[in-house]
Amino acid sequence: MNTTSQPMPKILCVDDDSTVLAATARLLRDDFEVIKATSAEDALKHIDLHPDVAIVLTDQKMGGMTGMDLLTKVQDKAPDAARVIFTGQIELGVMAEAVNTSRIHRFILKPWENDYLRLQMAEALSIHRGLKERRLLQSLSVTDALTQVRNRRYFQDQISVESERALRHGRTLTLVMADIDHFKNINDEFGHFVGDTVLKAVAQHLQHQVRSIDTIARYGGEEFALILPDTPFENAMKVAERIRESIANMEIKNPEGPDLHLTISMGVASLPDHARTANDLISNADAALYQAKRQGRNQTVGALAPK
Ligand code: GH3
Ligand code: MG
Ligand code: MG
Repeated sequence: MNTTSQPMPKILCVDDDSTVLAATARLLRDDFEVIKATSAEDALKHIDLHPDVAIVLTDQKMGGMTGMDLLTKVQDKAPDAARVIFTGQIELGVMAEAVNTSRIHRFILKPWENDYLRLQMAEALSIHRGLKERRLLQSLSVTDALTQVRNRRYFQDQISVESERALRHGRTLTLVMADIDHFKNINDEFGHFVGDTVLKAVAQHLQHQVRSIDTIARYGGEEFALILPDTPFENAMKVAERIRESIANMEIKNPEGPDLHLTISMGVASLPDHARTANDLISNADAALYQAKRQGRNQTVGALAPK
């Protein structure tokens, strides 16, 4: 019996033989919240409802999708779940290979002893905890703590990767640099806490304005970078303008006074139009941003094509 306030970890058991499924569930129910599925297809639906599942324990041979195919999908849908499969002697070679490619973490030979299964599930649980912790650390290392968008370190890596990819495939990569206008006034007038709130609101707004393949990063204090892969310069100018307008129309809640309105300035540069390296792309977008500030702020300026 679980008497602590901690919720029990979830285990998803998948087997098309309902007798085996019931027996497995009975064996594990003291240590886990057991979710049962009678097919891989059924299991996938459960995973959508419980993406925090700790272990997926599946039979290999079922009518329809195999256990291995299921676990390959689990890798994407619930990357922290430990993946364990029941297998007969006959499939051992295939299973060993899947362990090497880490599509599965453990296999359990049929028939199994109850104690052995319990022990394997305790180990699978620690695999799950390790996966979860590793992913958390990895996401912390690329995330800006205040705004929750990507940090500068991630930006530097990503702009290099995307620049090389764009050059290799003959695609256009566009970089937009965006800087909040007169942000210092907000801090001066309402204090740093309100300033921070504004940064968070702007970052989240930017994140919702772009496609999932785009990257929003905090480049510096109140400056954000938007990496737009596969985006021709003229299209990116339109995207930037749309974002600039939407920010100008935003009302940001201010706990210290009336709602806040603000504007941003943007500089836009594309590779290969204006630059052939990531560093040149950054300096060209920066120069365009500087120009937008000089021309009066609240505007989008494109880089000039090299002569
Ligand atoms: P401009 O229109 O020329 O960009 O003017 P600005 O006031 O936005 O730019 P400036 O570079 O003069 O000032 C930026 C301010 O942003 C100063 C700095 O204290 C503030 N800032 C930087 N990081 C943070 C932060 O994390 N939180 C808060 N609240 N303020 C920050
Ligand atoms: Mg500014
Ligand atoms: Mg600035």
